[in-house]
Amino acid sequence: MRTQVAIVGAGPAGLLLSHLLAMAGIDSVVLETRSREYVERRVRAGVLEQPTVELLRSVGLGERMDSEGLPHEGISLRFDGADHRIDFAALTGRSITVYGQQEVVKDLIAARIAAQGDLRFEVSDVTLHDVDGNEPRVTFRDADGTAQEVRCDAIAGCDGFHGVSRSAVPAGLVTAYEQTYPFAWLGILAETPPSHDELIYCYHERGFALHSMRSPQVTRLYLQVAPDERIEDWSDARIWDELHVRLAADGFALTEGAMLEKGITGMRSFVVEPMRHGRLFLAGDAAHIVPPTGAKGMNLAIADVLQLSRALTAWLREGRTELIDGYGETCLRRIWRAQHFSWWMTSMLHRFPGGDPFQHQIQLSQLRYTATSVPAATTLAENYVGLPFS
Ligand code: RFL
Ligand code: PHB
Repeated sequence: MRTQVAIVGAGPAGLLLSHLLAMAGIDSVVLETRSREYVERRVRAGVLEQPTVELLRSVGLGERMDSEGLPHEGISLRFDGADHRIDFAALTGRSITVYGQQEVVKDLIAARIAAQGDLRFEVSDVTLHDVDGNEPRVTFRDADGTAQEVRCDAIAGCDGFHGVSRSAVPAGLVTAYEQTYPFAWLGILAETPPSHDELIYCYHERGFALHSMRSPQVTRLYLQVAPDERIEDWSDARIWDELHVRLAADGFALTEGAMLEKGITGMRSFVVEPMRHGRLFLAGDAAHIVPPTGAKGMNLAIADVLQLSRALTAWLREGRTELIDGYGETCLRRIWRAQHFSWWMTSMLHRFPGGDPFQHQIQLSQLRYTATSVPAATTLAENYVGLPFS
């Protein structure tokens, strides 16, 4: 097989890249180890920044997002048992949209299939070859086990944090920056209307909690837990009890419902440089991870592939190489901004093991300042709604 760009991974990054390249007349093949049903059902991110929303709309992917997504003009910081609203619209004139990552993925798959795009699900043994030569290749097995090879001009490594692409960059050339946090998030999806019409980021002495949602009928909630906590030890009743305690505030009543899903996710900050090696380009979680507190992961993946589609288009259609040469540098400016923001939100809102009273007072002071100072609130708001794409 021959294509222009072989894309490894059908998450938001790989699928959107394939869509953007097709719009520019560049063909690609997307290789995904999981089934279509699995990637369409995987519950992950829920918040789209304004630049992400505008991009999806401008490339023909806005229809369901605009009818089913929930526009939000602010969030609340909850601490000392009271809410402090950060008014994005007043502070920045911009807003966010709550629309599940799996909905973005469904829209992208539907658009690629309608355009007769080549998406291969349930492939195995994906291996990258000759990424530093002029004829890179990817070998894999199709869903039925047949050995296949795709020859291409470039490979996009969009296979997430646990994918194979990143390891195709020789270890001696890689710099990895990493920070792990001494806590994880236990997340649930519950069949019950949200208990508040916006997101609530709650700092509590027993740990962080987050109230979010997916639709007017489905609530998404998270609890900070120890990193080695096992989901089997958290019965539905124990989860609800803990959520009630942490989210307690005057005039707030948390409604319960059937748990549709629950899981625990570790938290880390991670960046790898360079994002390009020869004809391999890394994008999204394959190149960087942020803790979910800033709601930046999927948005960053989307920003990467917007830049990558521009760079590959300039190169493959016009022979211009300056954008592929500057790909990593351009993306990393946004990535490090999001890294700082996510680390800052995480540090401000979680309880650190050991319960250091000095640190607790510092966190409370930061929360009070962010809630009451217009410049401080604006800093949170402009990062949260998303800085403009370069
Ligand atoms: P993905 O979505 O992980 O997709 C990678 C795809 O590659 C496949 N794959 C392979 N395919 C072929 N060959 C191989 N060898 C392969 N190995 C893996 C995988 O099956 C998968 O389909 O990466 P991508 O596209 O870079 O997208 C990144 C986002 O998924 C991620 O950053 C976000 O989900 C992070 N995130 C959030 N981001 C936000 O922007 N806003 C949020 O509100 C938000 N909340 C979250 C989050 C992530 C969470 N978890 C579970 C990690 C909340 C949580 C709890
Ligand atoms: C979510 O709705 O899943 C969500 C919202 C905000 C975050 C992280 C996750 O910061």
